[in-house]
Amino acid sequence: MALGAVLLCAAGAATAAPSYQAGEIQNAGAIVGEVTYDGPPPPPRTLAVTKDQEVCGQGAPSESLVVGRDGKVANAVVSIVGITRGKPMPTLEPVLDQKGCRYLPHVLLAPAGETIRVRNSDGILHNVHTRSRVNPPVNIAQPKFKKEVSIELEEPESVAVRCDAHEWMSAVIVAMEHPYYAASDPQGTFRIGDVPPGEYTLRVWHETLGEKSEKVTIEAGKETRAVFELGPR
Ligand SMILES: [Cu+2]
Repeated sequence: MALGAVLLCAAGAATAAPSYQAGEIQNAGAIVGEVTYDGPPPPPRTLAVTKDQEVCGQGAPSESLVVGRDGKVANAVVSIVGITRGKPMPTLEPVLDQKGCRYLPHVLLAPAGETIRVRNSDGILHNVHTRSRVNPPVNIAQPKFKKEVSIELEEPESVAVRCDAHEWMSAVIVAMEHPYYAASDPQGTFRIGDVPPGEYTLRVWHETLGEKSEKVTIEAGKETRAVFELGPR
């Protein structure tokens, strides 16, 4: 109960976010599935590294679209739309690391309003520049001696992150007001657990492939399977 009250307060501070209430779940089910590419898998791309090569290397793998040879799509974010009750928010401390002039992970999931620690594991200057529309944009220089800065996305939003010093660096932070979301792994699979039985809209979102939705029914104690196919827009 106490947790629910805290979460309500947090959501109350945000204007547009619907409140989410954590509580006990009876007869939970789960959603498992995969995200696949509609068409022949595009070959991996390498981005030019134009400075700081001693730290950043000679080329950087493009991560804005990662499709395995078997056509499975990584880094797609699957979420239950508008769910207002269920399991507690995760207690994880989200970290976005800058290492070898890449962001790790490329897609970071974070609860809305949670502190996100942005680490600089490189001995060079980066800057953290968010291209947010709902939340106020952040632009913080992070010299090599500033090993960690923190940012917050108060409102739910998918936000692109860029480094103005290294134009090939890109990441996405997905902040949500509820815990029912997951990113597909390199095998294209995802799992969302502890879902109260009911009918929901399940949405998949990918930074370059766009989004799709479908209805799902969660039954007590069962795993519901969902397969999304995304193609070039
Ligand atoms: Cu950088």
